[in-house]
Amino acid sequence: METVKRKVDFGVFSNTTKMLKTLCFLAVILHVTTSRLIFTKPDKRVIIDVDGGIDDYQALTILINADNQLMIKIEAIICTDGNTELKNVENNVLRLLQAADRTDIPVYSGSYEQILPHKEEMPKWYGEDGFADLKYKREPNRYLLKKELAQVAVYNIISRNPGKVSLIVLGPQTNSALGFRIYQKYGEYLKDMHIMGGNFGEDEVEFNFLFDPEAADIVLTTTKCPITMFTWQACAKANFTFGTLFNITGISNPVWNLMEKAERKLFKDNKESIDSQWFACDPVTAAVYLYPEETILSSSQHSLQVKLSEPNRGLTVDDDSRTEKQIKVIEKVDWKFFMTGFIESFKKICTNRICVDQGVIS
Ligand SMILES: [Ca+2]
Repeated sequence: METVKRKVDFGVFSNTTKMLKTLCFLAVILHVTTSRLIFTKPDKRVIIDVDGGIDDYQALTILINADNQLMIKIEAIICTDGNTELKNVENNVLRLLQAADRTDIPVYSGSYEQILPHKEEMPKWYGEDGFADLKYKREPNRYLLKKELAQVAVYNIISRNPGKVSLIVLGPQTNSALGFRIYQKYGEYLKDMHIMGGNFGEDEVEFNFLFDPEAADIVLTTTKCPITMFTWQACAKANFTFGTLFNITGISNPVWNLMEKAERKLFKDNKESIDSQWFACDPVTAAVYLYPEETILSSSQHSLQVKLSEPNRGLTVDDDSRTEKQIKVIEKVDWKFFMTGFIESFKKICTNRICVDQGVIS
């Protein structure tokens, strides 16, 4: 009996200790969770629309790193035809997510072609596949691609969170234009849009708007939410060269290594000079979204439309029929601030992550 009682007492003591330990553990978890919620819950939620070029990859790296740091939450990545055909765009995105150990971010397939077919073939700035036509040991896991169509997925996210989610568009505007035409409140539910594209006040037409002028016009003339536009002429003011990129040292992880291999192969294939200009339009757009006050040095407000007839089809022009000027056109950015963030993002993206080498053969 004595033994049994002791055992029972010990058991009671043990259970009490366990209970106290459990309560302490729960309190710590609750404290940590609440602290994260109070201090670090991302208040910036975003959907990113990409067309699969090396510069889209660089922009996504900046944004994924910001998500890793709990600065933002990437709700979805959607894909569109643009730099390359849709399947290659999806592969390029999936490959990056695998390299960055972020296959939890949902990827959706969008438009496979622009609204009106082109009469002439569009330039392939980043090779046939948008990523310098590198050869790999294995293909990305396409089972990661969600079955839902991009516009349906975007609408589901923004209609449940009206005014809370931003949309960054780094390719042609086809996905957005179709979304606006399918769902009446698509543009109203968005918090804001950040667009890389357009050329305002000059006669050189920018690629994303040239690729699908009708879509760009639908977006600029019907969107109700504020738009920030990083145009070609603002992007072309940078004095970055391939030398600037290749002189970055001290980074070695699967995300950086893959991007660097692609840039070096493209440099060789296109017979570029080390002093040729290196364009960073998409990654700057990502930086502008994350740090508008630090990045934007000057801008002006406009209402805009897109020229749909020749000459200069796809050119961005003033829309005098409207009085509201909800489009912020960026004129000048802080390149040094951007480049510091660009390098930091590639340095940190694999911190506390199991990044995966993508097996480039050549
Ligand atoms: Ca792009």
